Amino acid sequence: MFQLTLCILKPDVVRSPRLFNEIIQLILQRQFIFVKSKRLQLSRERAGEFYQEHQQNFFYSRLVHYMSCGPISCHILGRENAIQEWRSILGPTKVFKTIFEAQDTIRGQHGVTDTRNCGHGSDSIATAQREIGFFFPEFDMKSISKYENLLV
Ligand code: RTP
Ligand code: MG
Repeated sequence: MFQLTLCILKPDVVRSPRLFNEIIQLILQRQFIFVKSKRLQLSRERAGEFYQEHQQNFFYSRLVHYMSCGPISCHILGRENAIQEWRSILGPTKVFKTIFEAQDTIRGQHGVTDTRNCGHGSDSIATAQREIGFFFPEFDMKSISKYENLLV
């Protein structure tokens, strides 16, 4: 099924033009369409809101601090099975898992810690809708079929 997902490239990636370009090229190679892109810096409040489901987790303040420490790059990606495909290219959240089973992923190659792990990807259709709305409130989710037709 053709899907849209939200991809965030985290501050460490945006800070490094070489790594940023490498990841953009990889996304294109894997046949994703960049539907919309936006570079922005989150305030602590907005970062906290985005990750509010993790409010009770020990890593919440570390995560909010990190995600608001510099610009991030947000993308609506479109593709067949985009949600799962982007998460599998990204690799596991936990760095230790990438050592044994997912070296050949973005996080496996470039992840530094469980927080500084290069990117974010929506985890379900409902989450993707909510997260796309958070960063791209002007985007009409119903226009999805328009992007599907761009695929060859
Ligand atoms: P994501 O949402 O980024 O795709 O990753 P996920 O679902 O696989 O990870 P989740 O467990 O939902 O974690 C949410 C965010 O918190 C960061 N995190 N930091 N120990 C830590 O410092 C820690 N653990 C998780 C993750 O990098 C993710 O951005
Ligand atoms: Mg998550």
